[in-house]
Amino acid sequence: YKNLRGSEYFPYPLRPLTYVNQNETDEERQFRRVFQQLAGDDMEVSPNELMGILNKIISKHGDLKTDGFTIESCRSMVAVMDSDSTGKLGFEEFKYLWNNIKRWQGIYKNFDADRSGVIGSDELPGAFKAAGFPLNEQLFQLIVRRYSDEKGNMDFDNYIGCLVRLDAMCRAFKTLDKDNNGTIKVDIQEWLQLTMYS
Ligand SMILES: *[C@@H]1O[C@H](CO)[C@@H](O)[C@H](O)[C@H]1NC(C)=O
Ligand SMILES: [Ca+2]
Ligand SMILES: [Ca+2]
Repeated sequence: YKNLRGSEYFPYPLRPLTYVNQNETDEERQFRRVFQQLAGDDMEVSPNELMGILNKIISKHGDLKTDGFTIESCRSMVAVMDSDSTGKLGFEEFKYLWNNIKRWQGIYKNFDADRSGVIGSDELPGAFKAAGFPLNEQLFQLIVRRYSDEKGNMDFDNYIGCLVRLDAMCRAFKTLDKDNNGTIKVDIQEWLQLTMYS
């Protein structure tokens, strides 16, 4: 069967880690150094390493309410981002995730209108629309049920976990929807491959 998590899912060309672009900007070069430090000798970011860096960063942002990224949510994020099925995030996989997290963090701050540190259910549709996901009412209710607390508030780690998954599932759908007519056909094998490693 075809690999549902193949590189075709990703809007960037996969290239070997050793390949260094001659025209790399200072920012890219700096990011590559940060990645190498994070990733360690195996040159890939494991769920544990991802949890460490995310929790270190949020500890410096008092305006983001969170009870911390759990190992379970980091395993899930690595799984949905792991296009080449190594079990960890390589440079390009990590870069894509990192850029999204940075962008979504800005949106979180902008749409936390009452500065409560969390995204309330009234703030959620605006935030998700700004992130590129204008969902319907039914889906927002479902997302609040799954990712928010009893009061309907979503904290930062749940927000990131939710968007990483939403983004990955939308990309998976688009890849399978080859003629772009809004429907896909999957067999049980493909369905389980997609849903069980997530
Ligand atoms: C979309 O295309 C597929 C095959 O390419 C077809 O089986 C399906 O019925 C189409 N769906 C719609 C809603 O047009
Ligand atoms: Ca990988
Ligand atoms: Ca808020």
